[in-house]
Amino acid sequence: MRNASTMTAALLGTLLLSTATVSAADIKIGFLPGVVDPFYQVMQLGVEAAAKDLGVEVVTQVPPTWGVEAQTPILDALVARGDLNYIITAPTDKDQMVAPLQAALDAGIKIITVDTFLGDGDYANGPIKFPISYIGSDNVEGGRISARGLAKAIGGKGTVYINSTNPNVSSVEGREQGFAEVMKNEFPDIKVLGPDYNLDDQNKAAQQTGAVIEQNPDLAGVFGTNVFSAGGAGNAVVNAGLGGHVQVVAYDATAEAIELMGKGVVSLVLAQKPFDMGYMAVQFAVADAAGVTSLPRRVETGFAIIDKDNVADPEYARFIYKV
Ligand code: T6T
Repeated sequence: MRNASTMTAALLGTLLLSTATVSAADIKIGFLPGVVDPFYQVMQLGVEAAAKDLGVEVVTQVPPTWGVEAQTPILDALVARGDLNYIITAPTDKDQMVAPLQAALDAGIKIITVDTFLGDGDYANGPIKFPISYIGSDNVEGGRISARGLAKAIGGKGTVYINSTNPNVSSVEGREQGFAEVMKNEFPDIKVLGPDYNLDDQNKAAQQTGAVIEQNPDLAGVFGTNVFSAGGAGNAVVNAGLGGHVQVVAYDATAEAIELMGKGVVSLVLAQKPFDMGYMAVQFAVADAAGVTSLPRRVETGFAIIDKDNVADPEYARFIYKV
C-alpha cells in the first residue's frame, strides 16, 4: 500500500466483496504485462499488493520481449488454462491485440487494460468497447510535459531527436504525438528529428542515438520515450562525451535515469505510477465481480515530474521505480 487513495479503494473492495454474492476465492486474475522492465515490475508489485489485500489469486506471465509475437501465445495459454475470469494486460499493439483479447473475452474472461489501450482508448464511445477500463497515464500530456521540459533545458532553440520503441503502441505513440505538437506550436526555433524505433532494445536505442549525434553535431536534446529508449539515449550521450551539452528527457523513473540525472546527462524524468495502475486494476476486477456497473472506462493515474531540484525530496523520490 503506497497512498491513501489505494487504501480507501482497498477498503471499498473488501466492503463490496463482503456484500456480494461472489467470494474472493471465486476470482482468479491473469496479469500479462508488456515485457520485463522496471516499469512493469513495479506494476506487478501493485497487482500483488492488491491481490493480497483483497484476497484474490493472480497468475502473472511476462513476455521476454516486446511485441505481438511474444505476447499473443502467452495470452492464448492463459486463456487455455480455463480457470481465469479476468485478465489485466498492457496490449503491445493497439490494433493487433484486439482479436486475441476478443477471443479471451469470448472464452468468458473479462479484460482490463493497463498502461496501453486498444483502438483509440475510448472504450465508452470508440470502436473498441469490450475492455472494462483503461487505467494508465495520459501519455499525450506526458509528451507535452516532456517537450516543454526539453525546450527549457536547451534554451528554446536547436535540434532535438525522439528515440522510441515501436509504432502503433498507444503509450509511446501518444508521447511522440504530444511532444511533436508542443514543439510545433510553441517552439518554432526547435527542429525535431525522428522518431527512430528501437523495438524496445536499449542497445539499439544507444546505437541509433549515437548515429544521430554523429550526423548532427548541433544536436541539443533527446527525448527517450520509455525506459529503454531513455537509457540507450543517455548512454549514447555519455559515450560521446557530451553529458551536459546534449540534454536528455527520460520518460520513466528508473534508477538508471536518476543516476544519469546526477551526472547532468538527464535534465528531467517523468515518473509514471505503475504501482497504482496495477493496484487499481485488481480493485476494478474485484468490483466488477461484485456487480459494480459504474466503473470509469478510463482512469488517468498521473505523473511525478522529477528534476535535480526535487529528486531528494521524498514526496518525489517515492515515485522512482524500486524493484
Ligand atoms: O514506458 C513504459 C510503458 O509505459 C510503455 O508502454 C512501454 O515501455 C515501458 O514499459 C518502459 O519500458
